[in-house]
Amino acid sequence: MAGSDLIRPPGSAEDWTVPQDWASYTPDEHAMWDTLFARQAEMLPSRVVPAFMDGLDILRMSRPGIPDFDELSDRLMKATGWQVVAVPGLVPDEVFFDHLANRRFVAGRFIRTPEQIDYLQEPDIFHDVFGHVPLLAHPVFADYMQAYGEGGLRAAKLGMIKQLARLYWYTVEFGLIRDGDALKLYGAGIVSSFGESRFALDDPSPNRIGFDLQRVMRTDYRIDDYQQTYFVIDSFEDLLRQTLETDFAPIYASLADATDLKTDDVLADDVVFTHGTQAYAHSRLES
Ligand code: HBI
Ligand code: FE
Repeated sequence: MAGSDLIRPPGSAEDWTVPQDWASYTPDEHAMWDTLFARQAEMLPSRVVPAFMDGLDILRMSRPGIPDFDELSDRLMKATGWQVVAVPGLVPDEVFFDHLANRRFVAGRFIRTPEQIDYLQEPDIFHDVFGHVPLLAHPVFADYMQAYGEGGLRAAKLGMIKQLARLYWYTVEFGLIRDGDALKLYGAGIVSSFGESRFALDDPSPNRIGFDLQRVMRTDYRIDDYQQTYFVIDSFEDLLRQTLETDFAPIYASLADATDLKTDDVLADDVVFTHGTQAYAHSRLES
């Protein structure tokens, strides 16, 4: 989690934003975007929630090259009142929450190098923009992101950021959603990853468990590899409703005493779509 150890870089504003400086991207950087985009655009249509493909369309994101945030913000503003602003990298939690609460999505301006094509630690512009921004054109998901930011500001005052961050992780970053009898992808960490876009839906290794707010906020997550458990929401409407109607304070109170759940736990009262073999996770431990 982004703690208070971050130092605001020279040249960034009070709210940590920087100019995107779109004109300074090199042809190689634009080409890297196009390579990543082509790979995901080929794989995703049958796998991702339809609202994601709609978002790519609304935002005209299939045009070649790294998107210009001003143009993206113009289109997004018309659709849902959101904007995209550039930041140098990770920003402190409360800065992050404050931007979301004001319908501003913060995005890194740098793009990964060819050596980092399949794995990098910090979110780059492909993860942030391709992964996150299309769903911000969906009115209900857009409201959820704002509600999350507002919840974050409250959680910070209560010392419960760790628990609330798990909600973000298991929804916005790594969420799955029901589509009739099928499951679809919507989490940005999945849809921006070539490997995880397949793994999260098709591999027998991970658990796929029905979303439960309190359950999710008790559950640890991995930042170093594919997830061992994915949580499945019924719809964005349901996710937003639960987030708005639930009083988080009693949940936080009960979580303060509860033990954390491990990344691969399956509980007796979980709604289980897949009880994973964890074969992938185990193979990674041995190697
Ligand atoms: N900063 N740039 C950036 N991107 C994030 O996703 C981000 C962050 N700072 C904090 C943060 N996320 C977390 O606190 C949230 O995921 C809870
Ligand atoms: Fe992200």
